Amino acid sequence: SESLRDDLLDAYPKKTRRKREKQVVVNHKQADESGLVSLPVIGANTRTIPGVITQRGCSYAGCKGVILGPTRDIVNITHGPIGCGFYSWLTRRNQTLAPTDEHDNFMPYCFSTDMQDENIIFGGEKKLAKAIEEAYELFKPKAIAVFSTCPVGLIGDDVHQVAAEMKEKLGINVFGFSCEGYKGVSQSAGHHIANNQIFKHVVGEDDTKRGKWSINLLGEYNIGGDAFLIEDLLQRCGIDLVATFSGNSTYDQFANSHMAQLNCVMCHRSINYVADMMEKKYGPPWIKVNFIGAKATAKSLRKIAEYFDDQELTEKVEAVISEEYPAVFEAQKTYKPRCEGKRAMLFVGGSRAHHYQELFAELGMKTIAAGYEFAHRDDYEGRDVLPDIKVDADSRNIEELHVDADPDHYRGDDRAKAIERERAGYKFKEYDGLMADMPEKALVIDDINHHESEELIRRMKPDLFCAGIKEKYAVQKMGVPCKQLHSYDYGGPYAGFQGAINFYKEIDRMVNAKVWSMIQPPWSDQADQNAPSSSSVR
Ligand code: CFM
Ligand code: HCA
Repeated sequence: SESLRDDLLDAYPKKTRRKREKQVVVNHKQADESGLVSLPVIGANTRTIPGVITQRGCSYAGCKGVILGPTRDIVNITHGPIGCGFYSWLTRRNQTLAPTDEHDNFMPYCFSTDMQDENIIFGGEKKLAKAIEEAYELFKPKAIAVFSTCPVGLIGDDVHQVAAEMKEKLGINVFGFSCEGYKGVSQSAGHHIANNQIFKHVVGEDDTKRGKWSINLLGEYNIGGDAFLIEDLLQRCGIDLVATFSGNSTYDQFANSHMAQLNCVMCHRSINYVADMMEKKYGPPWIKVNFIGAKATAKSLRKIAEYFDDQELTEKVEAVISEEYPAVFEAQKTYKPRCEGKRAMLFVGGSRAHHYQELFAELGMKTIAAGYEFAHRDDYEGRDVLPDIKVDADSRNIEELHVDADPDHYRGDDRAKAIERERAGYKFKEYDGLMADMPEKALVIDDINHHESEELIRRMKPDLFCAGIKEKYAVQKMGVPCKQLHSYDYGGPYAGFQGAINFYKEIDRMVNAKVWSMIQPPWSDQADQNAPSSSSVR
């Protein structure tokens, strides 16, 4: 893997190479005398090099598309040229299910101010105010959110001022997001901007008390219906799910979310700081969970039950796991022998490149290279590195909310329970990151670009490459199947037990399809560049 790494980097001019060297690392784990294992340091959350073809998206995508996109009853208005609104219109496959047709669901709509040249020259605030008013007249929503695109920041429209005026005028919650595409180095900045505003403007509005065993699920976005399966499992266990941030969610769920007793973080990257803020302000502790993979799902359910430490809940959780597992074993018996030993590469987002390794392991498949588009060092190396992360100018650009205990709402009993559980050995806020779970010497690459992925595929010829829509067809033209781990290629759900079974079937179909061996056109030399060279395989 060292020589492969060199090959990836050799194509670059010196300065570019120096930067990429930090982000392309061989997962060499070193144990010291006491047996403590240290992981290599990886460069992450820094600017993409201009000119490379990155997988990344922008802050607006992270804010409007990722975090607020899945909430069904907030009217989300994109203030900007129509392309930004159009591209983020239902492309992410975040599903929702309103209880009845009477309930609001604005997700099928695309709201935009459709800025024109004259708005760029003379300002777009008036057009925005009009759009908010028009949306209110038509839909009478509970809340309206406004998302800034690049030109809005460049010309200096004050979306927050317009939002405040319209809130006053219409009497509903109207709030804005300064999530101009260029605001940060990736989607990750947009997550933070979105979460801060939801925390400031919505969380804490409704103090309705919740039943026992109440939780929030943070960082689950219901792609392909994943959250539906998780909701079903939790419900069967008797766990009261107050809010999901933000898959299949509503405004009222966010407003009441501070009343949950425990926060469960699924996608660490997009939301871990909200869990911290809730703990500081309201008291409930948080744990990391993962519902991708049957084993991980069982472990997560058990971890929740263990927190509440109640025999009745433990029994319910065990009953649900026993109901679900026979079908999982059955499916593993069918699909594992067909997939065992095959090699996958995963380059996605900020959490799935880690979570999905669980599912591949259940199929006996190896992850030989992986990385995130925009995760931070803690997502790779674990939360222990948090104190060592240098805050650069780009990160400082994103507001860090200062949060104190709320004198009227802080729940000391939740805090006391957390302390008692911790004394009994229960671990909170624990996340060891992607590298700890990856094989020794595997390549870990942050913000991979087209050149690097092409070289990796050419040299290692994996059996499966996982990425997004921009990568998919370039990869497949090289004779390697590409599974989209963002949209699931119209498939899914893949979470929980039934989701795992869906995934096994799908991966079997892809890695065992004959078509990939027929990709060589008859006129080309058999020993062409797409064939794996003997030295690079494995
Ligand atoms: Fe979290 Fe996500 Fe992801 Fe993400 Fe995303 Fe996504 Fe993703 Mo696409 S919040 S980091 S910004 S798990 S949209 S649902 S699939 S890149 S790995
Ligand atoms: C985003 C959304 C995205 C893109 C997926 C892709 C998603 O980052 O703006 O590149 O295929 O999951 O829809 O990550």
